[in-house]
Amino acid sequence: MDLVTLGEALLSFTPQAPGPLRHVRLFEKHVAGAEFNLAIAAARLDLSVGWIGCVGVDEFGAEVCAILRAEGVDISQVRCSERPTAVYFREYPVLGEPRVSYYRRGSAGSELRADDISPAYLSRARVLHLSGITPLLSESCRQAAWRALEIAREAGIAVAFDPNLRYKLLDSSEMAAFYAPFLSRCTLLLAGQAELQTLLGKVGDTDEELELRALDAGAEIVMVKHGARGAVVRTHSERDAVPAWPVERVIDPIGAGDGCDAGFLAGWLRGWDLHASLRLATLVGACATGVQGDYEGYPRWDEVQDALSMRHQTAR
Ligand code: KDG
Repeated sequence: MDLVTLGEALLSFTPQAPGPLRHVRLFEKHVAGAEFNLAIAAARLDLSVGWIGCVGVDEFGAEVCAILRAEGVDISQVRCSERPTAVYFREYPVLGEPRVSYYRRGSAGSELRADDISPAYLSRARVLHLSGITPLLSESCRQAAWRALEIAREAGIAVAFDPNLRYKLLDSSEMAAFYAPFLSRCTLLLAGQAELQTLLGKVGDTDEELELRALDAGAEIVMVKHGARGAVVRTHSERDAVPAWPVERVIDPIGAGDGCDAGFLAGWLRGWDLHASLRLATLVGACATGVQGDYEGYPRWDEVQDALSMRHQTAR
């Protein structure tokens, strides 16, 4: 197994019109969840992937499992729960930024616990991927994420951590302290620039200062996602930056960060150098933005190879 991840998959409902949710009549339904997205993106890149989580014995739980199965993600470690599969609604206010309303407290996904993590299963992986969302869902989820991290470290498995900060789930003033133990124990830190600022920053820090702080916090490799500005990878001896992969029209940016993580890990696991892995990261992230839904736009491995070689030829 190349990669194992764990977390909550939930249904996302996107309004078909802007304005207060109470007046919205039509929603588009998708399945979402940072680790669910990442698992699918990685499986499409021909990695062997396992997703660990709890789903409700309900229609939405069945939908989560059906999609993961169809995408070739191993769900042998998924547990069914009497609790409901979580949902969340996006909202596009006429004034102000888009926002989300979660209906996930007491959900099936938040029932995940440390003994759902099988050391025998996890030890078969080359990378454990964790997001910062899971430890915030419940105390048992925090213990499950922590247990996975400990098993991985004892087994010498690389740990990739994406903070995926969710300000609805934890106040920003508490984030640095909450995530410090994860930052100090991960091998790869895959984070957005604003997230690094929240976790490690001081007013006026430059990008490079933030990257160095991230390395000092513990990771060996830091990938910083700068959205439309591209991405940077940093180790103690190397720094490389690549521009964003061009996209014709951004339809829905959610899922780009998870795609970026999967792309980077897919390159890195294949032994590609940091530059090539970063290019793959930006390509997969960009593909997510072109369609509605988090994961639907992620490319297959053959499409990636074509896109990379075409761009190589145009660049020459
Ligand atoms: O990274 C995308 C996820 O954030 C989204 O799919 C929903 O898991 C989600 C969350 O908690 O916001």
